[in-house]
Amino acid sequence: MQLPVYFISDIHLALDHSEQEKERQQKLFHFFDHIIQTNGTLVIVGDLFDFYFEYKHVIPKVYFPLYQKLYSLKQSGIEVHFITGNHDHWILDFMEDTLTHRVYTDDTTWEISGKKFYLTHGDGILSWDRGYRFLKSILRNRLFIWLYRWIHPTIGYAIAHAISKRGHHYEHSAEYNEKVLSELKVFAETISADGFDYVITGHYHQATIENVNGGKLVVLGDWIQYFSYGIFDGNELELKFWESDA
Ligand SMILES: [Mn+2]
Repeated sequence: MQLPVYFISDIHLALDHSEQEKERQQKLFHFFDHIIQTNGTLVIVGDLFDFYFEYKHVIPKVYFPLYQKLYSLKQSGIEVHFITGNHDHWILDFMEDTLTHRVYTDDTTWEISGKKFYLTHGDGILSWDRGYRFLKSILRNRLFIWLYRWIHPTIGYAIAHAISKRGHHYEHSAEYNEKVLSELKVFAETISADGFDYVITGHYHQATIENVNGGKLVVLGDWIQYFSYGIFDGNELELKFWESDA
């Protein structure tokens, strides 16, 4: 894997093209350009989209700028690894065959430069997520997806548009965030105990690196309020915040 390795998550690309959304995408694309310049690797740790549903022969056109950008990364020889999040369940072969190097629909483990990585989007790992874990099993159910695919795309996307309310619900109270973080540490501790140096997660819209059991828990933040990313240079992993927008 080409160094440096960049990790981002929770971009939640929206179905609308408001000015604000365009700016956010521009920022993302400048970040992608930076990756091309440094000749690294991009790892998307889930929730690239707020909603994405691909059909056997049809792809949603609203994401054309993204397709173009990912395709240019690919053509520049940049590997893009995409670990899907709870908003990205409904991708088909287009994403993997045409736009990325590889798609992972579950947690994955890697060794890079002698360090062991455990990667997960992170949804469903909290002790009180029981109801959500059940919902997840339905959302990823083949029959459900097959049925949804038979709804006309115009209606399918109208439903998605109505459900997806991006923004404010990612901002939680400090108390809630603390509680989540301590649960994540417990989760990361058991993984570090198996010799992992880094447990990398997204989903929680918090940006922090915590020491756990000789390893590190990296919570990646998001591309909504933090514009944060992890960068691994072969030796250390740092959490940074994208500022340059030139
Ligand atoms: Mn998520």
